[in-house]
Amino acid sequence: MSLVKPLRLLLLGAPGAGKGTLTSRLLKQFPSISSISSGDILRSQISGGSELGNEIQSYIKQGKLLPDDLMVKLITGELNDRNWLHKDATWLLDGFPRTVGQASTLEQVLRAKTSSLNLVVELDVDQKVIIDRIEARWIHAPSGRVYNLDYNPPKVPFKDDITGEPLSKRDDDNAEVVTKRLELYNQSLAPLKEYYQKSNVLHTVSGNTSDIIYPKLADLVLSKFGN
Ligand code: G5P
Ligand code: MG
Repeated sequence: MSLVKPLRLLLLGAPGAGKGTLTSRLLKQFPSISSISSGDILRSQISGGSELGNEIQSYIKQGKLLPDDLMVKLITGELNDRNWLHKDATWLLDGFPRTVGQASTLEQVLRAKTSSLNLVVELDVDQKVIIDRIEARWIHAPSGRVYNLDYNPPKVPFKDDITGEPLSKRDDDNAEVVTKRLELYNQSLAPLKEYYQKSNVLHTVSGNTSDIIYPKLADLVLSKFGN
């Protein structure tokens, strides 16, 4: 089955909830979807070594959110560069917006192009399982591919499956910073959910593994945007 209506989806979820993992699965099942991960965009700025990259790194290392105006500029710039600011575009955002300020500015930008987000899915995962998952996470930074030593290990230990390049740890994947990131997420979630509830696009899928959540997410997408 494929998608027949344009989908503009936001995946909302705590650090380690599986946004990146579920994005990869959706892209595999529905090749018409493309995605932007705010974290990946920020990490690619950091690896460029610019002054902006250094500033971004200091926020991420401390588990703090970057200022709304910088995030909006980066992500709407990316949407514009990819020619995704129109009503027929199909895409998925992972990790942005994550404050009401970001959400309302994105909405204004999209509305000006007669577009809008038309599905927001909260991934509801018990936060007790998250720290273990994140401590076992390794990434291929240039592509954003995500591995886990227990759950989805690379074919060759510590090497990317596609390029064979070495995997690395994220600067913010230690228990202390993850705890901070979770606190911030929990503070921003309620107002953001309230914001998207008003426009009737919010759904929640629950489950403690991505194998439980994925079929629910894919069914939701198909029921609303598939044939
Ligand atoms: P990010 O990069 O957006 P977070 O904190 O929102 O970071 P994160 O950590 O990337 O989210 P995820 O994508 O939800 O988590 O999870 P994932 O990578 O798919 O899965 C986590 C691990 O669990 C992986 O190893 C995966 O293989 C494994 N896994 C998945 N499913 C299962 C399962 O079922 N079982 C098991 N055992 N394992 C599983 O943002 C980073 C920072 O950038 C800034 C902030 O500083 C933020 O902290 N930032 C922003 N700041 C302001 N505004 C924004 N919009 C910002 N966006 C980013
Ligand atoms: Mg992620």
